[in-house]
Amino acid sequence: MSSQAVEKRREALGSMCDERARMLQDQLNVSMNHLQALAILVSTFHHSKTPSAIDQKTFARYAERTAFERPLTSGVAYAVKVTHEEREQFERQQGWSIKKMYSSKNKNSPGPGDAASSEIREPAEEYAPVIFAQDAYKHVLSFDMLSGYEDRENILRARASGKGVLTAPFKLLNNRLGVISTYTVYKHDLPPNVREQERIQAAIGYLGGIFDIEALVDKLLHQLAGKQSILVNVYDTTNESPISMYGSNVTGDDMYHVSTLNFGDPSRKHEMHCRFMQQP
Ligand code: WA2
Repeated sequence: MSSQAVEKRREALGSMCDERARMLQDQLNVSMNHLQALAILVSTFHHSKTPSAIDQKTFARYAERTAFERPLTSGVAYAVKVTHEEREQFERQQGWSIKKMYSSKNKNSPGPGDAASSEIREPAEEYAPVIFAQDAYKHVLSFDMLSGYEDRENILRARASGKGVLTAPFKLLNNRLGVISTYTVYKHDLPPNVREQERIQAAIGYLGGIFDIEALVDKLLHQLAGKQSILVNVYDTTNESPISMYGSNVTGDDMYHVSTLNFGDPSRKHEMHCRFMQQP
């Protein structure tokens, strides 16, 4: 192939990749905006009303009916802050007890908030049990989200920053690979320049969206013409060794293009890598 033809090919790959990256980024952004709106809904109709106007059934139905607004999520869940002092009364009110996420037999990702280490720290100072969940994630109801490493880090970062945050891809309780996006609900409105400590203290709940990357990115890319001809991989490149979020293993050093993705959480980095399926 002439160098001019190679250049043409490279350009075509670059623009196809950028288009896909932009589309994915936009859909994620739209989804995250609606998660934030859902956090405001819970604040308004659960926390600011006595008695609450939302129960599990109402939440699940509303979440299901507005799922089209969150194209990359496969579900949403809401966890509340419960201090150790409040635990007994909370459990009596709910009629169930707060459960830890990973018993030592099914734990997946060891870390500070996880199985072995949390045995020592028991009882925890506070918990974040899920009280509402979309039907597909009913199995997380009553689980303490502070007892799982990725969920814990996400919640702590979300409530200290007041912004939407993302986990790295990890294996969810349903054994699928996913990314969780979290927004915090606060007791009252906070001025934009509020101190971090005040933010943390004012937190009362955590709204999470579950991104089922494999299934949903696939669906998204299939909607595009020319999907057959290009291979797409999405990586979380926050740490030195990138974590694959989407796509199959690729080998060889043939031509590929990297498009950067901005998913709105400045402490996480993502990239899309594209290559042609067929050699010229
Ligand atoms: N939701 C569903 N499945 C999971 C999971 C999760 N977290 N963690 C592991 N498997 C209520 O950030 C707050 C949802 C966490 C939100």
